[in-house]
Amino acid sequence: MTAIPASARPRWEIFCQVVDNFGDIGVCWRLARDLARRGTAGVRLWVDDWDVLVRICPAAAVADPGQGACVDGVELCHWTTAFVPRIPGEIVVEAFACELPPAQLEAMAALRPAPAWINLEYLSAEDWVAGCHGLASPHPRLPLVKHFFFPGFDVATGGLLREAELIARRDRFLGEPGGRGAWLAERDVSAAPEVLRVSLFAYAQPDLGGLFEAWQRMSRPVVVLVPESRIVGDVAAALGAPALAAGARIDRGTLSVRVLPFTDQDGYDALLWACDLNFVRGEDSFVRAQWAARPFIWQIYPQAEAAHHDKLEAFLAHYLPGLPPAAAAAHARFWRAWNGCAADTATPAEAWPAFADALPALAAHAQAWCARQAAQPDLASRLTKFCSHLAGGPG
Ligand code: TRH
Repeated sequence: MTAIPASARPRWEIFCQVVDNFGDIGVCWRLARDLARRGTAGVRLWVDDWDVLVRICPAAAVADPGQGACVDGVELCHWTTAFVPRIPGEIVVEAFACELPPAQLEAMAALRPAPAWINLEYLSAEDWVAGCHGLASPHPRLPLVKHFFFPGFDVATGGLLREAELIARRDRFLGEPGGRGAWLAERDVSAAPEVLRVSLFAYAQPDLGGLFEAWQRMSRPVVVLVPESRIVGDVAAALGAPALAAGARIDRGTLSVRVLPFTDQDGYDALLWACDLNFVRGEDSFVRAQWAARPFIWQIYPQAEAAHHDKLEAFLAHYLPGLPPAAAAAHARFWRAWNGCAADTATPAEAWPAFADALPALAAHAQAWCARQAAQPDLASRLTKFCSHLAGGPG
């Protein structure tokens, strides 16, 4: 961590409000670091919840939130109710419709040319996204125009966050002696091919007990690595154990469950790369699992009236083509069971055996999907290009 540089006008200024969990800050912190690494002249990130930021970005822990911090080339600022704007960025990103403070909007409107103003939206594979990506919305009073930028899975959208060196970094981890093998050895996890290594990051999951029993009946050892998070309580209940903390290990026959400390984002990537199967949730870990190119199971962020189930189906419609029919059916059935979709009344435990049989086909498919997605321009590149077309703003 270094001291904040004199507050010159940054190229990028990102505003993030932590609604729930880590996802919003997870995405914004990743985007900010990605932009800063690309040598962009100045990235400022405003965050309203410093404690949540510190979980994702431990280097910010030693900073006084009132003073902010500079970590990985990103100027971190605490967004409080007493917000006082600095010189606005050339591009101002409000993440997930977080509503900029009025003083910020006034400061933006006073600049000539006005900053490009972007609302970065949530990721969705639904068809309507392509039609809304890039739409403009003039401010009712000020000479400012907001543009909607939607992440997505095809060329008609804003793409996915993928740092320039990510795939090479992953491949080095998988190939080099100090990489995956060392990572597993440090955690006393076997690297033997017959072991199924599973990472488990999820919201509440009442049916975990049945799945753990299914894993105990497997003909191969299963090691489940659970980063400290909300699901740990359900893990403890499913195993009939008292509260579990990082470092805990419970062995039941061929099943071994270990609780790991919550790490920074790079550490979390290493966990995904080290495992053969990843349970992920929300938005950012969902994308990271795709870059890990391993079979994965997504628990989608729950929304009112089960709106998230449509989102889940939309992703499945993109993801399943190319799989052998039995593997596609097993994949969809397990994902629906994990998300409590009414379309499939199976429990995760009931859906597991067919999913386990499909793992070899799912592994090959995950690699092909990752390669196809990685061949497309990433989100930061698309956002940069989009904003360069807006250059000059509405004046
Ligand atoms: O925390 P989430 O559930 O986030 C969600 C979604 O983003 C959702 O769209 C949003 O509306 C909601 O929050 C409010 O899951 P997500 O998106 O995977 O974010 C978790 C972040 O935590 C991600 O950046 C990875 C990071 N992480 C670590 O850095 N270290 C860890 O050890 C673990 C387990 C995760």
